[in-house]
Parts: sequence; structure tokens; C-alpha cells
Amino acid sequence: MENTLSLKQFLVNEQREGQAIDAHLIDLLDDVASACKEIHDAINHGALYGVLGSAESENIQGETQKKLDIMSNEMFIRCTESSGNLAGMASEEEEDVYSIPAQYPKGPYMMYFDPLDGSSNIDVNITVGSIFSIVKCPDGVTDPKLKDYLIPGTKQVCAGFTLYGPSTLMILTTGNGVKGFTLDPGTGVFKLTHNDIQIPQDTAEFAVNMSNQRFWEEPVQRYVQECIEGTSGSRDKNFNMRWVASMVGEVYRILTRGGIFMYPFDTKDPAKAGKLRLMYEANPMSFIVEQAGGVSSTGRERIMELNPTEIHQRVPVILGSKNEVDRVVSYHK
Ligand code: P6P
Repeated sequence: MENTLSLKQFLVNEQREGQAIDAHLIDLLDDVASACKEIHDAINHGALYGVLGSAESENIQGETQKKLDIMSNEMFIRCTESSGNLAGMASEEEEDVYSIPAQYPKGPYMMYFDPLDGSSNIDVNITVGSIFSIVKCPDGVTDPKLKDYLIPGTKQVCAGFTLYGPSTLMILTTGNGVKGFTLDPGTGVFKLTHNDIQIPQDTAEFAVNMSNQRFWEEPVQRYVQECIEGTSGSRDKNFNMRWVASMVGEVYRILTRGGIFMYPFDTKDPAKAGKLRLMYEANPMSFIVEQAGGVSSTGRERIMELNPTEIHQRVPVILGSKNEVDRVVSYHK
């Protein structure tokens, strides 16, 4: 594609046009892009770099870590901690919030991230991704503590995810719509390729892990059953189903052609409100989905309005095409 804008050129243009983007955010996103390029390189070399397989360790979630989980976490931290844009970070792979080391300057932002979402798919060569969410650090705070991170998703100033798939693609919102930037592997530049992503209001495609069906609440049971019955039941159309088991893959498909993604509350483990994490999966994806004209709910509440109590807390997620998510929410009433 001739002279398409790079990520940085796009952000500088947005700043000049008066969008709420400052030099620190532009520089931070440049650092995030650097981390994503390093992760892209490791994933694309896979077995050749010996990066596949288990790290023989567990994360805070009690999940076995893949080597790439640990590597991508280290890449995110190393690429972003020293530039003076961040006051702190929270990662899926870090039990506690991460303070910027004393030798580095502090900045006005805090970042939450899942460095490698869907990593169970790594060893079977299916698309995975990095998810990030950025908020302003409270005024006067230079070393944010846990309580400073526990704020609702409506406070996000930026959210994005990078998809490591057939092509590497960064999806980004700063509150002014949703854009996509494709990595040019030859030059290492993320280039603007998707200028205004909008989710179709209707869909005939649902995404859910059907093996959990017996554990769902009645409204979700009813909705999915109606999709399966299609025109032989109460719906006026037939539905297709997809399940990639990588949230980034599901969300990008929905951004591209519509759909509804559900990881709802289930009674499989009553101690867990859902499987997905609020701060670095559900909130950033909800910001993106809403900016693209979609809806993101727990089934009962708008996800971005939830007041967090823990940095790794889980939440039920129902997101995507407005008219289908609204239907599921109506069944919960
Ligand atoms: P299941 C990946 O582990 C993840 O957090 C999401 O990316 C994905 O949507 C979900 O879990 C898949 O869960 O239970 O189908 O393996």
C-alpha cells in the first residue's frame, strides 16, 4: 500500500487535530508497538527459537505458564518501563502491581496488560494476542498502589490489542473510533490499514464454549438454544457458531463481520464470576467494542461501569453486535 500512515504518524495527526492524545501517550504506544514486534518475532519463529511449550511454572491464576507467557511479559515490561511515560503497570503474569524502578523517570499513565492472551493455542499454532489498557495516573501520584488501579473501565483513555495471526495487526482506540494497523514485517512499521472499524448491529454468528452449557444460567441457556434452533424455533434466521479459544481472535472477527462472544457466568467454579479477567481483558475489549458501535455486558451490567475490587478479578463477558447482546441482556431481566 503506497504511503499509508504509520502508527506514530497517525497519532501525531490525531494530536494536531485536537484529540486527547499527548506526547507521553504517543511515546508509550510506540514502546507498546516495540514490545508487540518482539513478541511477533518470537511467535513467528516458534519452534526454531525454542519458545514453544510449558515453562514448568504457574501464574497467579494457578494456570501453567507457557515459555512465551513469561517472555512476552518481560518484553512488555522492558520495552515500556524506562521511557518516562508510565507510573506503573499491572500484568496478568504479575501477582502484584509493578512499580517503575527507581532509576527510571515516572510518567502520567498506568497500563494494564495481558501480554499473551490465548497462549494455550501457541503450541497448536492458532492465533494469539496481546491486550492492553491505559489510564491516567491520579494527579500527584508517582508510585501508584493497588487502590489507584482499581478504577472502572470508563476511565480508560486508550485500549488495544495486537493479533499475532496470518498477519500481525494492532487494533486501537483512544476514544475516537477504532483503527487497525498492520505490521509490515519488511520494515517493522505498523501501518494504518483499517480506518473506521464498525461492528454490524445484527449477526447470525455466536461464539461460546458449548462444553460449559450445563453450567450456564437460564438466560444464556435460552439464548444459545434459540440460536441452535434457528428458524425451526423462535428466531427468524439460522445461526453459525465459532470458537477460537483466543479472545483476541473472536473479538477481531466480530469487529470485522459482527457476532456475539460469550464467556458467561457458570457454576463450574462458583468461586469465579467468569473466566475472563476484568482489568486487562474485559475492560479494554469493551472499550474497543463500544467504540465500534457494539455492546459489552456481564448480562446484567455494562462491563466498563463495574467497580473493581481485585486486580485479577474475573467477570462474565457477553459482547458484540448490539441487537444480539441487547437480546441476551433482556433475557436476564
Ligand atoms: P476455554 C484464553 O485462555 C482465554 O482467556 C480467552 O482468550 C479465550 O476466549 C478463553 O480463555 C478460552 O477459554 O475455556 O474455551 O479454553
